[in-house]
Amino acid sequence: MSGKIITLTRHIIEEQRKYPTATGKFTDLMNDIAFASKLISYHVNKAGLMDILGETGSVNVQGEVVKKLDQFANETLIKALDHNGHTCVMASEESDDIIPIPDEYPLGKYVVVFDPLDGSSNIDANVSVGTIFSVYHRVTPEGRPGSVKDCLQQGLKQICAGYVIYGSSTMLVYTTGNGVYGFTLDPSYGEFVLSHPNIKTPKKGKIYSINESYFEFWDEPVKQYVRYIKQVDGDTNRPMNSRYIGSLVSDFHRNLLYGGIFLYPPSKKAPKGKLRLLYEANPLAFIVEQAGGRAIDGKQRILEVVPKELHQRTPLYIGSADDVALLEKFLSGEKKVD
Ligand code: AFP
Repeated sequence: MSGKIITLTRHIIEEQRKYPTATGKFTDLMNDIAFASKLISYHVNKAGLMDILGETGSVNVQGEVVKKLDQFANETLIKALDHNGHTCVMASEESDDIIPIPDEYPLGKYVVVFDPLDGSSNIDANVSVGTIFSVYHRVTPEGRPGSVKDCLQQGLKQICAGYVIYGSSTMLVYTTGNGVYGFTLDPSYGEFVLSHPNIKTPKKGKIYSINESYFEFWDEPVKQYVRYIKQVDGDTNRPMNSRYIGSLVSDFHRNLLYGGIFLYPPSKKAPKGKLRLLYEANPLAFIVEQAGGRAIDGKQRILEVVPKELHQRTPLYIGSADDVALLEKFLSGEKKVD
């Protein structure tokens, strides 16, 4: 074999060796997430060929129509994570309440929260979708089932966050607080292989991503910012480029690699924004900060927000550090369009 191929498993094991007291349970957990995402990837890829597309008709806790693949992804993650003794409780964007570990299986010290298939309203159009996850240490005593308290932790407490993007290839990107690493699934032998070591996002980007159809519903500072970045000015590299897929993992992943800012502000239609703190904002905030970027809700750092409920929504501004800093000036009123 020429060159050094680093699989996800090898990477996690090598990371774990840095902690002599590690039990290997975290490695098991990550392997289970990787396994689930390979199954989801397989089904997403063949979705166009099967009668698996379309809505099931039931409505999830967010009031959205649930797609079949959402349910498949949700069940796959739950089944992959519930029996290996590493996890004490889970929470999912697709489940109303916390997901307990079945009585017959051992309990562990980790808590996993996830959005099993984000962007799924795009699936029928073959647009990339993704799984987003966070891992925490439990805060309730060991040996008993985990509770909602374990799930409602500040993003700062995440010990791992990641996403899997089911796109032109399937990629798993994750951080444990020691940089961001991206692995591409090699379909020929079914392994995630390190393809993007130590990802850093540019300090300043060229791309802005926002659903501009809500323009009239935004607060004035957000309108001002968007007007500003569209003005023509060679010195400040404006106008910025607009790119919006409507599939958060895809929009985030592109901006992470190329640089830029993703915005989902509050609006008159959605006063708290649309995205969920636990399943979307926190994991991506941990990743972007590890890559040198920033994530705020307009008032504070996303990772410092204390969650009050499982399905809490939050405004989200996330991306290159300089772009988020400029936005902050508009939000505080310090800067306005000329
Ligand atoms: P779906 O999972 O219903 O497709 O929602 C996707 C999403 O939560 C996120 O991935 C997008 O960034 C965002 O919604 C798009 O929302 P808008 O359609 O309001 O722009």
